[in-house]
Amino acid sequence: MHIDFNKMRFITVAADSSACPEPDLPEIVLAGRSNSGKSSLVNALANRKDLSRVSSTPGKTRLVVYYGIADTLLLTDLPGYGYAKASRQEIQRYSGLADQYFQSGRPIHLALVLLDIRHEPSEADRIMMQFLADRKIPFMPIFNKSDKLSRAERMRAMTGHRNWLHKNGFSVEPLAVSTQSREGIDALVAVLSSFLYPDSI
Ligand SMILES: Nc1nc2c(ncn2[C@@H]2O[C@H](COP(=O)(O)OP(=O)(O)OP(=O)(O)O)[C@@H](O)[C@H]2O)c(=O)[nH]1
Ligand SMILES: [Mg+2]
Repeated sequence: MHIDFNKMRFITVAADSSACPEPDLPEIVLAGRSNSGKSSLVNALANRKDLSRVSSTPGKTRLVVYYGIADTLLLTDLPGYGYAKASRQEIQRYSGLADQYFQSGRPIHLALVLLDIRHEPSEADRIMMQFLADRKIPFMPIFNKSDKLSRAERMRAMTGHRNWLHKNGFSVEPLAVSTQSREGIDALVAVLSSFLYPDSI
């Protein structure tokens, strides 16, 4: 089944997992550092400019924001973790929230870890991915902002990211996207569709 993200709507916000909607639909969670483009990805998937609040000020999304496609899917936008040099305290605070969220017993089908294609994943990113791997939550690293690189630079960067993932023991295939130019967005929708609905054509 092809997921029709054009039908995605805002559902609600929650300050913690106790206020979250019933987990009775497949859920995809967006995680990643602040400013990586999680909220922009919500808009790109939905093909809209204004569904999600995007800002040049890091730390825009402070609550857990839910979007959904009726009877099909929940898409959850988590607050981003530390901008630039995250303090240890900040990382711990985020991992507290992530911990709470990911361990709340919700059946999370998939986490998309948003990263900046121009940079090697940070220590906080590595901790996030290790956290997911330890809990056997499937995740896909999504390297965003590919429009910032030339074609050659992009290929070089993705080779570096594949090596980094391999070196850190993560056997997952990274995807390059740009929420701005929409490069890779259709491919991501196809990957998400076949991940969630592997048996349908
Ligand atoms: N050039 C470029 N800029 C992007 C892209 N995606 C997002 N941005 C910019 O990056 C900044 C942060 O985007 P957001 O979507 O708010 O990031 P976020 O991950 O939701 O950030 P928090 O809510 O703070 O966690 C904004 O200025 C976006 O316009 C992209 O693909 N290309
Ligand atoms: Mg956001």
